[in-house]
Amino acid sequence: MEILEKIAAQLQQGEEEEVAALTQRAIDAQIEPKQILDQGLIGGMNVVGELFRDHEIFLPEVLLAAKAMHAGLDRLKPLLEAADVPSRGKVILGTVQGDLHDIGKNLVGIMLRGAGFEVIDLGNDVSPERFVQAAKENDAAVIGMSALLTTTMPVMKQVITLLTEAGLGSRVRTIIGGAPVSGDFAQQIGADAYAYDGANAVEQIKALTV
Ligand code: B1M
Repeated sequence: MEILEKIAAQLQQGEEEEVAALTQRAIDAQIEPKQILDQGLIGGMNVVGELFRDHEIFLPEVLLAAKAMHAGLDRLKPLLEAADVPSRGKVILGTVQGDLHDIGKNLVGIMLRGAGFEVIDLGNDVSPERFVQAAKENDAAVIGMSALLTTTMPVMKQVITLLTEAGLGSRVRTIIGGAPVSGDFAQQIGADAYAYDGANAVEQIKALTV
């Protein structure tokens, strides 16, 4: 669809206002929010990732693209988050220590809120201690961790170890996600689940909290 291609193209250019306006136009044209997200915003960001990997663009361009992504997400958020749904339980969410990538984590938060979960978002660069403390203080059912760097994946294991040491291992479930993470890795570090995207995170967390 032409407008979704335009969103992806403008996102690659880091055109924040254009992405917001085009996303709004797509919403007004009754295009499914999921389609706008997957084909427009995430589609554009995937290309940015490839260009960055191949050294065809550099950090400043990626930062601008990330800002444009957030501008588009802000428009989609009200459509993806449901109102007045009875709470399905509390989820502590964060990107692990050393890692500043938060777009995917934010998206997962939006999808979880949309499904009726109460999300306590700790932000990015979250230490294992803060994850466990927040779970304790809020009597949370689940800790959700995001990592986008291979170097920060081991922090996920530290959170699980600390949770077990705090005696919460059997009460608080853990789920991990992010581009370098996999189901095998989840198993290896003793996480209860792995999700590949926001919708899948909702499914997995529903299964963990029945
Ligand atoms: Co960075 N970066 N980055 N970056 N960046 C990657 C991750 C990289 C793969 C790029 C590349 O080389 N191709 C690479 C990592 C390589 C590696 O570790 N193997 C990389 C690098 C190297 C770096 C720096 C080290 C660069 C440098 O400084 N030299 C640096 C690290 C800074 C730090 O964190 N300490 C860095 C910085 C940045 C920016 C700040 C410029 C910016 C982030 C801005 C922000 O987030 N606010 C950025 C960006 C934007 C990217 C790419 C291009 C895009 C990430 C993104 O937002 N994708 C990324 C390339 C890529 O991933 N293809 C890259 C869109 C988002 C919707 O997808 O985050 O995967 P994603 O989330 C998905 C799923 O993974 C899943 O659901 C989401 C929705 O579908 N998911 C979960 C995520 N978390 C989940 C949690 C769950 C469940 C599912 O449960 C709890």
